[in-house]
Amino acid sequence: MFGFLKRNKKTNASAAPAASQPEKTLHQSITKSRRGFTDGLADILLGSKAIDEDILEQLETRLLSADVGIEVTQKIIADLSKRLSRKEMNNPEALMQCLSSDMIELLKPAQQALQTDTNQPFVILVVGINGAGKTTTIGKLAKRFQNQGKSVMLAAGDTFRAAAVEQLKTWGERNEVAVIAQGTGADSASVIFDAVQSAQAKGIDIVIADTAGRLHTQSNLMQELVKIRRVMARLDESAPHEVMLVIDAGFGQNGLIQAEQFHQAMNVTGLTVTKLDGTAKGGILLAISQKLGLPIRYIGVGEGIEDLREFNAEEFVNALLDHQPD
Ligand SMILES: Nc1nc2c(ncn2[C@@H]2O[C@H](COP(=O)(O)OP(=O)(O)OP(=O)(O)O)[C@@H](O)[C@H]2O)c(=O)[nH]1
Ligand SMILES: [Mg+2]
Repeated sequence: MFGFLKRNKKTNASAAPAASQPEKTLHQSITKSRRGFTDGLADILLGSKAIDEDILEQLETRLLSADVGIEVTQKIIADLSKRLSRKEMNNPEALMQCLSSDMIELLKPAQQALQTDTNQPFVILVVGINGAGKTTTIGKLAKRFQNQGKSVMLAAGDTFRAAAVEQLKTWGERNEVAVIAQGTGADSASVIFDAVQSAQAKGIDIVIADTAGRLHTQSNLMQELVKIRRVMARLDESAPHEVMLVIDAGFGQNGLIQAEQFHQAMNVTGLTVTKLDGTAKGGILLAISQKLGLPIRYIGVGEGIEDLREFNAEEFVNALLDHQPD
């Protein structure tokens, strides 16, 4: 059942979750994206008797404005057109079923959970542009791994700003996670090297290395990342085992360009897409998965420590389309 198809248009505000609610569902967390999507769909579909090409055209506009991207939108619309001519969709519910299964199919390849048991320590290098949510994601990840019974060490590889080192240290103290840091202006590669070495000596399961935010266009800073990789390889040739690119969902299509550049320099192995709670551009996940073909490991859905979820294609599409499968 697609909730928005059953709603009375005038009263379709779904109950807002109480702020104090301990664990929000994904459905609640991505309300902005869902409303952006389904309010428009409701305008198109509610009251319409039959599904026709005109409705598909309007749907196309909705997909584009949700930042799904041209390529993916065209794929979806082409498929829906085909189904329409085969008379597989003769009511809004059937159209939504088809749309939903197309979206899930497109996103499924990106659903690959991060496996950290392959190496010890398993080294995660976190990269991305300024303010994307790297440090916050590291905090959330550390907590998640700890909850799974794994030992975690953090490397304060963002040595550009004193505040950045402090941010990580404070967080580490509060959560009893060791943080390896040097002073501001220290060599980032050397801090991360120290952390990996220390983790090897102590038998730590997972090292998560923070790095300073940088623009994909700043080639000297991109080279610094390449150096971090090279220096780390002296301790463990296979490290980093995950190069995690953090992208702010709110960047929309710009995030894609960043990602391509980071990927070129660093061979990114997985993505975390943050701030899906604060944007109506949730459709960007489809564009990302199609364009980059990289795993989306996690999605960030808030500033709190628990607000990180493993990416699941079906769960995400259901939340986006207000779909409660029977
Ligand atoms: N709403 C929301 N806010 C987030 C999320 N992830 C991070 N933030 C916020 O985004 C802001 C930037 O987060 P940081 O973790 O400091 O970003 P960063 O990439 O480390 O930034 P630099 O170190 O400056 O490059 C902070 O205010 C975070 O609380 C998320 O999933 N949802
Ligand atoms: Mg940071």
